[in-house]
Amino acid sequence: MQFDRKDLTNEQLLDIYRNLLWPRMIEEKMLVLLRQGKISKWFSGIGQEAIAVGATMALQPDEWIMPLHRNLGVFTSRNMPLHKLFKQWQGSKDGYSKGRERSFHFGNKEHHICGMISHLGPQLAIADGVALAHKLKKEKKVSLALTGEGGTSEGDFHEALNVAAVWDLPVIFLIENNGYGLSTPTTEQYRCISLVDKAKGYGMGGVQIDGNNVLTVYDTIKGVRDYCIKNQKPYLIECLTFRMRGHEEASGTKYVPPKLFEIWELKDPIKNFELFLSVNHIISQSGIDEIRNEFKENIESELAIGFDSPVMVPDEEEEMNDIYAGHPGIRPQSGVVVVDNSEPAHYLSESSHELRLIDAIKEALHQSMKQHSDLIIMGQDIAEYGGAFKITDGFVNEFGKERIRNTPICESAIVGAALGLSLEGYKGVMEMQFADFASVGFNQIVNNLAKVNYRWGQNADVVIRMPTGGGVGAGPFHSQSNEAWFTHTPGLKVVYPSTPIDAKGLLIAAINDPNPVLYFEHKALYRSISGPVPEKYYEIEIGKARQVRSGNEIGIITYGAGVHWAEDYAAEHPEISIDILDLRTLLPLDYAAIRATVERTGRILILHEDTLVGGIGGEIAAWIAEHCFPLLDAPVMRCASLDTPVPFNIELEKNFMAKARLDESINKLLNY
Ligand SMILES: Cc1ncc(C[n+]2csc(CCOP(=O)(O)OP(=O)(O)O)c2C)c(N)n1
Repeated sequence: MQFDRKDLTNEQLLDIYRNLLWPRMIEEKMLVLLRQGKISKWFSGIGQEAIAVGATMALQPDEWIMPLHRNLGVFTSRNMPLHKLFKQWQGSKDGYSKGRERSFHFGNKEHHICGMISHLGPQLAIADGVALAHKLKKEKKVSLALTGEGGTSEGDFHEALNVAAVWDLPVIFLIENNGYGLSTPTTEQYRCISLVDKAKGYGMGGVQIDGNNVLTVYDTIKGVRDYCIKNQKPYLIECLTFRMRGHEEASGTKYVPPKLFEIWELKDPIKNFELFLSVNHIISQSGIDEIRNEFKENIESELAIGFDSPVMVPDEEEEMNDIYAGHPGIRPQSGVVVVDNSEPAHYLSESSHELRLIDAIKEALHQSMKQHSDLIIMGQDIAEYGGAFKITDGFVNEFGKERIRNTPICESAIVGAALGLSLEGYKGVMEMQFADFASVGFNQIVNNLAKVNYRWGQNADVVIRMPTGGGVGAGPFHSQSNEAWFTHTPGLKVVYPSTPIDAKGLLIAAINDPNPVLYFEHKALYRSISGPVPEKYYEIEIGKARQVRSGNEIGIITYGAGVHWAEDYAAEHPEISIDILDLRTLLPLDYAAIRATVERTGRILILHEDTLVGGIGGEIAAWIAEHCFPLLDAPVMRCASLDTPVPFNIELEKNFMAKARLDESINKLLNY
C-alpha cells in the first residue's frame, strides 16, 4: 500500500495512527466480551476503520457527521470516552441514550454526531438540512453522511443526493463499499460499474478511492471539504473496502469466498499504516508496543468504570416526559393533560378581521416568518407559484428564495432536511402538497422526527402542514384522512383545527413548539369556512379542546369537518340538546375536556371523517369506557367514514362520508 504523507508532520501521522488503532483495539476487546456474553449485538468495523477515522479527522470537531452501525471510529475520533460508550452498549442509564437505544443508534449534540435509525438511508437527508443551515448562516462548514453500498439502493440515497445537488448544499456523501450488504454481494445490489458513477447523474462531482488507506481518505476528504465549502456543492466519495467479519457477530460469513479474506487481510488499514510508519522511522517497534500497552490499560480502566453502572430502575414519569422536548408529556392513565403553557388566552379581545380558514393559515405563516428569522418553509411549488392552494402566494417576494424553498418531489428527503435544520437551531415548516403524500415521507416522520428527542435528546423543531380530507371529488389519493397514522406514534403532536381563529393560533403554537407537529388543514374548509380572527400574533394552546356548544342529551366529540357537520345538525334539530366538543388537538388528547363532555351528557358520539377501524375514535371510546364508565347512560358510539378508500364519484364519496350516517347514529344513541 502506497502512502503519500504530503505535508503531514510526524506528530500528525502519529496522531492518525493512534486514532486508527484505538477503535481496533476496543473492538477486539468487545469481541472477547461478546463471546463471554457480557455485551449483546456487535457490528464489526474491523478492516474499515480508515474511513471513519480519516473522515472524522478531516473535518472540524463542530461539523456534523451522520455515521452508521460500523463507524466506531467516528465516535472514538470525536473523543467520546470509552466508559460512556461502553455504558451505551450495555444499555445503561448513564450511557448516551439513557438505555433507550442499542449499539451505535445514538447521537450526541456536544460531539456533533447525529444518531442513525436502523433504516440506514434516512441519515443522508439530515446532512442536507445541516448543510442548508451552514449555507444560510454563510458558515464555512460541511456535513458528512456515511452509507454502505447496500444503503445506496434505498430511495433515501437518491432523494438526499438529488436535493443536495439541486440546492447546492455543502454535503459530503461517503459510501463505504465493503462488498456485502448482510449476505448480498454488490452484483445483486447494483448494476453500474462503480457507485461513484451515480454522482454524474445527480450533477455532482465524485471520486472513488482506496478506503483502506487512511492518508488517502484523510487527504481526499480534506480536499473535498474545501471544494464543498468554496463551491457550495455536494460531493460523492466511494471508498473501496471490505467487511472482514460477519454482518453482525452471530450471522457468520459462510457466503463470502475465503479467498477474499486473504486478499483483504493484506490490505489491512492498520497493519499497512504501521508498516509505513516503521519503514520511514516515524515510529519504532518499542513505540508501537508502548502505544498498544497504553491502550490496553486504558481499555481495562475505562471498562471498570463502564461496568459500574447503577441497576436500571424504570421511572415512568421520566420516560413520558422525554417524549417531548421542553414540554411535559401526557398521562392517559390519569386523564390529565399537563402542558406548561401558562399564558392566558389573550386572543379573544382587540381588533380582529373576518378571514377564511385558508387566509388564517396564511396569516399565521406570514406572522411566524416575521417573528422567527430562523424559520424556513419548504414544499413543492410553494415559492413563485405560491403552493398548490396558494397559501404562500407572495411570500417569496417578501422573504426570499432562501427561506421560501421550492423542493424537488422528494418528501422523505425534505422531512429529513427539516430535522437537519433543527440540529443547527432552525425551525422548519414543510408543506405536504397533499396529506396523502406523507406516505412517502412516513419513515422520516414516525421514526426520525418522532423518536429523536426520546432517543438522544435532540428535538425536531418541525411542522408538517397536511392539506387533508375529502368532499371535493378528488379520489383516493387526494382526499385521505390519515391523521390516525400519526396519532399512534409517540413523540409527534397532531393538530387539526376546524375554525379560522383556531387555525391561526394553533399553527403559530405549532411553529413555536420545539417538537414535531403534524398540522392538518381540511381542504374543503379552506374557502367554505370564515370567521373572526384577531389580527395580532397569538397562540392557541396545543392539547386543549374547545366546547363548541353546550347541551345535555348527547355529546358529540369531533374535529375538523365533523365540527361543522355536528353544528349544522344541531342547528337543524333544535329539539335535541346537543353538546359539541372540538378536539382541535388529537395528540396529546385533552382528556379533561372529554371527561367533562361525558359528565354533561352521559351519551357520547365520536364523529370523524376518517374511516372507522383504527381511527382515533376507537381510542377515545376505549378511554371513556375505561375511565368514565359510571357517567355513561349508553355505550359510546362512533360515526365514521366507510372502511374503503375515498371514492372519486361524488355520489360514492357522499355515501362514503361519515356525514351520511350522522342522523342514523344520533338516533341510535338517543334511543338506546
Ligand atoms: C430499510 C432497511 N432494510 C433492511 C435493513 C436490515 N439491514 C441492516 S444492515 C443491512 C445491510 C446494509 O448493508 P450496507 O448498506 O452495505 O452496509 P454494511 O452493513 O455493509 O456496512 C441490512 C439489510 C435495515 N436496517 N433497514
